[in-house]
Amino acid sequence: MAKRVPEPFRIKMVEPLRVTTREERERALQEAGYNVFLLKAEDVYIDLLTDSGTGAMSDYQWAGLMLGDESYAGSKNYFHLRDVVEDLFGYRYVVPTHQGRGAEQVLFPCLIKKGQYVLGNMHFDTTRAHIMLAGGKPVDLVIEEAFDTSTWHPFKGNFDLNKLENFIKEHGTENIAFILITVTCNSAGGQPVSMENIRAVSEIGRKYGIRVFIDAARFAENAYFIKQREPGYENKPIKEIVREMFSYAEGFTMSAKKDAIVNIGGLLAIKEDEDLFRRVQVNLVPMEGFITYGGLAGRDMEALARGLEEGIQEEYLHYRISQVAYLGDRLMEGGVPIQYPTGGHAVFVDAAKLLPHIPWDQFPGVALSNELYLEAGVRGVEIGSFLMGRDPETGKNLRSPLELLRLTIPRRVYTNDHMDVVADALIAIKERAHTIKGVEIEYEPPVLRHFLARLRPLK
Ligand code: PLI
Repeated sequence: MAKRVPEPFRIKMVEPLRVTTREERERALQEAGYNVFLLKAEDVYIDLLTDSGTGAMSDYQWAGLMLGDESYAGSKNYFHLRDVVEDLFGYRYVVPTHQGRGAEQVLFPCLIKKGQYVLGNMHFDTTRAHIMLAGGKPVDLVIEEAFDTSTWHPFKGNFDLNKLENFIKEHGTENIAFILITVTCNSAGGQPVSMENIRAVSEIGRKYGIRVFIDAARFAENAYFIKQREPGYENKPIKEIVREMFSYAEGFTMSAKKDAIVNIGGLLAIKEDEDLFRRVQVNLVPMEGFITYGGLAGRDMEALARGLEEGIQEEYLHYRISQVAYLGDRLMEGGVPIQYPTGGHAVFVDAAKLLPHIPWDQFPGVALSNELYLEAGVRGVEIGSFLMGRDPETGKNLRSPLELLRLTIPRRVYTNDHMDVVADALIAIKERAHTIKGVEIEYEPPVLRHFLARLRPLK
């Protein structure tokens, strides 16, 4: 039976939610062009669109906001943030950015020469876009087990080391810009990467003289999984595990809106390459802001420094990962197919399995996401062929290996009772799954179409 782990906090402030009628939701979804990104948040009851920037800050973080030093240069909050990052990750050079993609846009042009590949386990969509904007070609080399949703594997976010080494040999080191390890691997279902795999990727990088970086958005959740699942780490403090993970890379980009539990913020940190740090700083000033604020207010940097410390607390991580697992277990008990085991930040429902009658290019994940909204006012998001977009050369829809509905759980925001609402709704939908129809595209922009496209349900 699904196990509830109680919240290691109590609630001091509440934000009312609006419960809508089915008719209201039908109207809202139609107005949104059957794309949940275009809904008004007010029309959503339980919002599982993303865990990015949607977490609830603690009283300690809110108190930190009052200590914001809003000096343009040399804010004391920057130095606090820098010290926390140095202590936690062991990296010397710290650059604040407005969010994760801010870090990507200042770092990637320093690393990529036009036409070079960037090898990842699975790149996140905006990361992929920034690699391409910098002239690079993103390549995903995750293990095959990631695509088999029903089979348990402790580290489905791992690199396939053979694929990695073969790719390097085939294409030549001069054509590889760098390796990027995304922890946890969001696109594969929030699946962790093992320490052994991180170490091995780093060794391959060293062998071929290729730099290794980490996309650190969910670093703490990854460390927790290592502690739970990897022999030899069961008695190590999370902080020590984090230190070791990052010892194998040269630097990281981080969306702090996830594991650092802030509503806005990002980071770029470099272990010891001073020359790279200087080049990044040169990009930072025109794109994000001066080197000691990089697009953030002093108060935001203070909340971020405090959030980094809270995000690695083991009691919190145990509750956090368990809440995601609770929703996953309830769905599995109800016969809803999911990516198994559940990841750190989300439950990924296998929409292709639940709606086998909907072809991939009629976007089963989108159909399911719309149905869930109509059923219970719950907003999830498709991660599948709709998100993949089109081949820029042929204009044809790209087929994703998985058609998923991501139910992303914001941190410290919803209770397990909310998880029950979501599970009950999806279990009810499962009973009439065969009646659900696919969708077709009415309008789509040329890139990152899933954010802006308008759709219509097929008859
Ligand atoms: O949304 P940003 O710019 O703070 O971060 C971009 C980003 C980079 N890497 C990874 C692994 C992400 O998951 C990520 C953002 N993720 C979002 C917005 C999400 O909904 O998953």
